[in-house]
Amino acid sequence: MDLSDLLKDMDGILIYNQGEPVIDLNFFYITKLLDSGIFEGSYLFIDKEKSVIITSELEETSAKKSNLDVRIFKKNTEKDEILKQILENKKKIGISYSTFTIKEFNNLKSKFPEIEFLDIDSKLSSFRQVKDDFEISLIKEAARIASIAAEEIINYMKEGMTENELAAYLTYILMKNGAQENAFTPIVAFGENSAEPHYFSGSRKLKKGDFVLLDFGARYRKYNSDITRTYIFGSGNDKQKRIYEVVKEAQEIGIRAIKDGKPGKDVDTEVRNFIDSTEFKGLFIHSTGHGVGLAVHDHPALSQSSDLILREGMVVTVEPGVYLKGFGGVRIEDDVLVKREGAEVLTTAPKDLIEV
Ligand SMILES: [Mn+2]
Repeated sequence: MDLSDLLKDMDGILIYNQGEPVIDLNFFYITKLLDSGIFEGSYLFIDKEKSVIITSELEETSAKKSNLDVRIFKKNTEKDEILKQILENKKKIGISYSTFTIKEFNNLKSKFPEIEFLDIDSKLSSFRQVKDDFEISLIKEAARIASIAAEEIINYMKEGMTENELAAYLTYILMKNGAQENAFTPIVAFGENSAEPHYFSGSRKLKKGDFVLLDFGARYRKYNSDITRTYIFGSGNDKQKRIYEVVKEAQEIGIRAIKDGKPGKDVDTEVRNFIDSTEFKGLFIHSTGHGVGLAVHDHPALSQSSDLILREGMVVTVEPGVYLKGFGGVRIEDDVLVKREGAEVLTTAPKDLIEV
């Protein structure tokens, strides 16, 4: 990442992390504060001379673990005073429009009417698309933990258990193996529920012959993985096995299509054309994949509406699926690292059909 280019056109950058539910991941991306601190209501200011974290005394211990200057406030009036000192005589300040709420933006505008606030959101997100070696090592660890869980969870499946119960075991296995937390609320879908890609797990009980679709991830030092495996509990019928075979082949086509310089849209087209050439035409109802990083959905990647060109160092998911309403669905998802020639699969859990 090189912020100096950005700083040529403005007098500084102001990142605001409001806290749940409006997190600015750029705050953590730049400060590298990945292990502790929530940094609710905290600012990060960067100009050519300095980088300063402005945070409350609740976060003081964590903030000082960064190598940046730290200014601590006890009350909001003190926070305003620090901001005033820092932004004095500035004319153009870059902020991320996608994480400033209108309320906070108006507040800033009213305190500093003379400053022009420019949107740097797309520039920051393009910095974040290509991961450096340090970030890749964290995503690899998150992927390794998720892969362990995808295999180990099979030992916990029992007839009559609910989706939520299996989701709890998934969380347990992830955290036991080093995850900070779930990357997102795990999707555990039994039987016909697996036909809904964004299903929310509930009290459906596991029966013999059910698909068991598990879509989950590990968060490790704030970086995420995202994996999906679909198993059959008991023995599957021919239709289930055929859907699985098609999705597995589609996913292999997607992984093989990835390399530096390739438009993400073309990867989606190749995967979609294959599925549409089978009896499941039109039943792949979402895009092939997205970027993964500090956010689970870090940036658009493999989809018809994306103009992204894949670059070495990006990490994207490849996750085709086929969904038959009332019957069930299969999705297989891996995280892959884009390389000069090809892709490295980071989530290594087996993909041959497993009948539990
Ligand atoms: Mn995904």
